[in-house]
Amino acid sequence: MEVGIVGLPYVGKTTLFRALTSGAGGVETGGGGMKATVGVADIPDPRLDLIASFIPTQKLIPATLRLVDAPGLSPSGPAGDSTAGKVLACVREVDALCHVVRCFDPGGQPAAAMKDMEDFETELILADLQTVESALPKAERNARSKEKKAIDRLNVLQQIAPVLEDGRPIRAMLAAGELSSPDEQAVLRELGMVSAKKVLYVANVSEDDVSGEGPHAKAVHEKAKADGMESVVLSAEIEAELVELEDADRAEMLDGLGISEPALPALARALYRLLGLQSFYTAGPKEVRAWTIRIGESAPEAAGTIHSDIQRGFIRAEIYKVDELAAHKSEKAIKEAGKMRAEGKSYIMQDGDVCHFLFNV
Ligand SMILES: Nc1nc2c(ncn2[C@@H]2O[C@H](COP(=O)(O)OP(=O)(O)OP(=O)(O)O)[C@@H](O)[C@H]2O)c(=O)[nH]1
Ligand SMILES: [Mg+2]
Repeated sequence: MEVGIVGLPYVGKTTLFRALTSGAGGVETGGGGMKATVGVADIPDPRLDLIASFIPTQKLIPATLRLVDAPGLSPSGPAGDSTAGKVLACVREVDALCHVVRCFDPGGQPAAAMKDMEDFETELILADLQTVESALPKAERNARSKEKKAIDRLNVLQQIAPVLEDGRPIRAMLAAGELSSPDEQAVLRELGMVSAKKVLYVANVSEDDVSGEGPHAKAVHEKAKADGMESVVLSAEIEAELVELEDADRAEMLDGLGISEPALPALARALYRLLGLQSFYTAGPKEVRAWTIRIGESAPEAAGTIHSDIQRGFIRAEIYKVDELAAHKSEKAIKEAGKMRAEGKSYIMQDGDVCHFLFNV
């Protein structure tokens, strides 16, 4: 899963990126002075530790979240000279946007969360509109070939152009069930439409509003709710300090500030909800590992996230729930209790399944 950290300038994107990746980022992408940094965060998962407490193993491998730290996006001037397309080029392929909204006041610059969110949305729409306008003439020419792909592309462009011109994001069309066919989805992906992406709003609050009771954090929460998106409240600056500390000191600092947990687990949970994702696990003496799949995926599809051979040669899966391991203490005891299930190709994966895949290629 890959997420783009986006927002207006100086809202705390890089501070958050560094805190989430523990400064482990580094690879720079993009050109033209528009540099983005890519980093990886391990997603904390207590179920991994729980499994490993019953199945001794050499290493724990958590699911990971790839993060792209995008440059700040300045709202276009009155001439409409939008640089949004250039700035957003680095997030055209991400699965979701993490939109950081400034709810802190660095001194003399009062927060204006609602206006900032509206301004940023406008930039997303302008960026897509530019792409659409430059793609349309060619799409019209190509569609004369009567080739299906060319016609699909033109159809999608013609549907989204008026919506964008009207100042609405493509996301709103998707939420209304439009453009839902696989072919239309493929075109949207090809076009890299940024306003089609789901958004996790991050209210970046100051130290004195860590629970998000202030009007700006509330506005962020309300906007996310109204759009059917997700939101989290955090202080990027505090998170950046937390990652520098040892576990005991971190717990003490969280306690002192009245924060229940660091931001990363909550942020990851919100992203899973937003994107309809869930986890399954593989466990053995070499490694205990978490895997991320979409809700609704079948056992062979889940196997395919591990290796295409396991999907291709799928015979069956032996599956039990993490909770059953906690209750019975070993896989042997789970089998003896008759709780180890043999599932075939049509089995739909459930959150927290622990799997052994049997395959033959
Ligand atoms: N008070 C306060 N200041 C913060 C917080 N987060 C970031 N800042 C400050 O805001 C300034 C900008 O932070 P960055 O993380 O560089 O912001 P950015 O969004 O990456 O900025 P650009 O990449 O230039 O758009 C820095 O001086 C940070 O120390 C916060 O939670 N509270
Ligand atoms: Mg930055």
